[in-house]
Amino acid sequence: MRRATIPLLLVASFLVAACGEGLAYAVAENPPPDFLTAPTTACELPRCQVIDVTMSDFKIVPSTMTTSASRVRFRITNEGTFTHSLELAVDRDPVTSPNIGPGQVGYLDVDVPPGTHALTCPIVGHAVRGQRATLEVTGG
Ligand SMILES: [Cu+2]
Repeated sequence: MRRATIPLLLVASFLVAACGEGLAYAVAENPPPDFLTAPTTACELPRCQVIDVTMSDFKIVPSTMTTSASRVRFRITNEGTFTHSLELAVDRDPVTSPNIGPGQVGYLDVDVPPGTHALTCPIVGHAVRGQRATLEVTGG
């Protein structure tokens, strides 16, 4: 009997650890939306390009975007049931939109250097479910 105790404890602690990871993955947070305002400045080609993005549970459409402009204005429509946000990492320096509630439209203006940049929803549990996209800046 005494020999069986340690292996049983090991199995039990492994199961607890496995369940803990499963619960962490299951959490998709749903924070309250921010107060949203539309931008008052112009965004026109060739310098600035408006890109329409639709966010849902848990996607960003389109998943790949391309621009030759040096500034982008994302016009983000949330068609999901969760709050979403759009984050663009430029040189590891993330720029993030407000939290956009279901049915709302939010904006993110950002200067973009040439290259390929990752877009994600920064709300916990969303990007791991596939809420990510890429922006390719050709630099005209
Ligand atoms: Cu999201």
